[in-house]
Amino acid sequence: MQRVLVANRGEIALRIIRACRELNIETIAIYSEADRDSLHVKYADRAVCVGPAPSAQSYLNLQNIISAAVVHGADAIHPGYGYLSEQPLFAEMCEAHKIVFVGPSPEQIELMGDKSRAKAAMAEAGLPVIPGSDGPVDSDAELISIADDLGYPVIIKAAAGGGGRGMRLVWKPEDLLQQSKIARAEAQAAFGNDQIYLEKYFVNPRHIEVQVLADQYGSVVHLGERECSLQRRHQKLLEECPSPAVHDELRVQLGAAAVNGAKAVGYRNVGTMEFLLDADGKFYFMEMNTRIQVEHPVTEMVYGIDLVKEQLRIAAGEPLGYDQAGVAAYGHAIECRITAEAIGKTSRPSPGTITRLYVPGGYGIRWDSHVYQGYTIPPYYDSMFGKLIAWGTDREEALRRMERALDELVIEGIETSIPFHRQILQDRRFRQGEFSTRFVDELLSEQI
Ligand code: MV4
Repeated sequence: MQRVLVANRGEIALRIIRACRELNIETIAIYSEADRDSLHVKYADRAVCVGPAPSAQSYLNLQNIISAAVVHGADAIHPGYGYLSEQPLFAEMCEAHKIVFVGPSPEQIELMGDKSRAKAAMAEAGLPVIPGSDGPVDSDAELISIADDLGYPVIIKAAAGGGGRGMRLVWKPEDLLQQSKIARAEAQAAFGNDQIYLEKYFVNPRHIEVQVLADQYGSVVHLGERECSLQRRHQKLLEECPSPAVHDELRVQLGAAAVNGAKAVGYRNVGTMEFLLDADGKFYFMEMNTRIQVEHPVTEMVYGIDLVKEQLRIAAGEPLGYDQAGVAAYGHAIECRITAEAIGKTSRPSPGTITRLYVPGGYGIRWDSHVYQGYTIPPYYDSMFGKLIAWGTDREEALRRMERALDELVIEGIETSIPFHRQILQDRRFRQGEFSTRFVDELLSEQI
């Protein structure tokens, strides 16, 4: 692999370019007209403008991106996260142009993109899955009978959804059919697919995900779990590795489940198995993500493995070269997603010019970002513009180090999530590791 086109923007584009540099791979950045000044454009060997500011015309423009790759002689495309990373059609187009897609096969993306089929495949592989319908639900009669069997509350999810998009909670039987109609209409509008499936709703679970790595020869290892319960409107705010709720024996079980699931579908690439963990320590498969994730650095810090380099090696056809006994965790890492918004009871986006920026450093600190002092954050994209990651020999040291780094981090000119991150870190329940997916909303509702 000699030349990689990075089909993404912002911090993840920069992250991929850095990995390529270390592997002596040339890089081609793509950018929209609103992103000319981003560091990912400056750090790449070449850069191609693929369209105007709106993502639909630039970062989602399959034709322009494939053309840029062909014209510039890229032998691979790394899609990052979001955008084209989980579009089977894009992976297929890469194949058709003899360009390596840094990810799994189009068939695997398609299978895991249908959340209902993915659950069935994982149940078949012997994983515990969230109790619910076996596959999509077609009729009202079926819906009513399955919901009655599960017991309320239930949750309706879009088969083509994922990541919290297209979900409807139903607390009582009277609301079921009305909610299912809304869910179908929303799914049709958002994904062009109105298939829905039903699950038992877990009221305050933890959201745990397991990192897997799989080569094309059938070797699969897991790199433990990440704690992802701290979310707001299904956007994660802070993640950690390991989870304070997962003990060694549970980790072995979670890891074995994730590895078995990946093996059962002949998976290749890095991947993430999402689980819900209930108060009794029982876990249930929810969905699988077939991309590198935003929060991958916490796993990298604890396991000492560069996941983006591994993706590139795997895509180039190299074998993993190590087994489960060859990976080991050391210490604890946490990530704060720094966004351009004021977070409170009423949150508001805050794009604009960063008039002052001091980034933290020192032992155990990592800052992944495409911004610099004087840079203007455009209003068109996701509000996350940086990730601050802190590692420590144990959770307490990682938390203290994160607080120290947040103190050092100075950002002026825009509002950011930093005050809210500090508040989370100061919370007694968070410090004790006692929290669930409800925590962030509770913290916000306690605010004056
Ligand atoms: C659930 C759930 C409880 N029960 N499904 C959210 C993200 C997407 N991957 C699925 N998600 C959830 N699915 C069942 N059957 C809880 C979540 C969930 C969540 C829900 C509300 C508020 C915050 C949440 C954070 C993580 C997961």
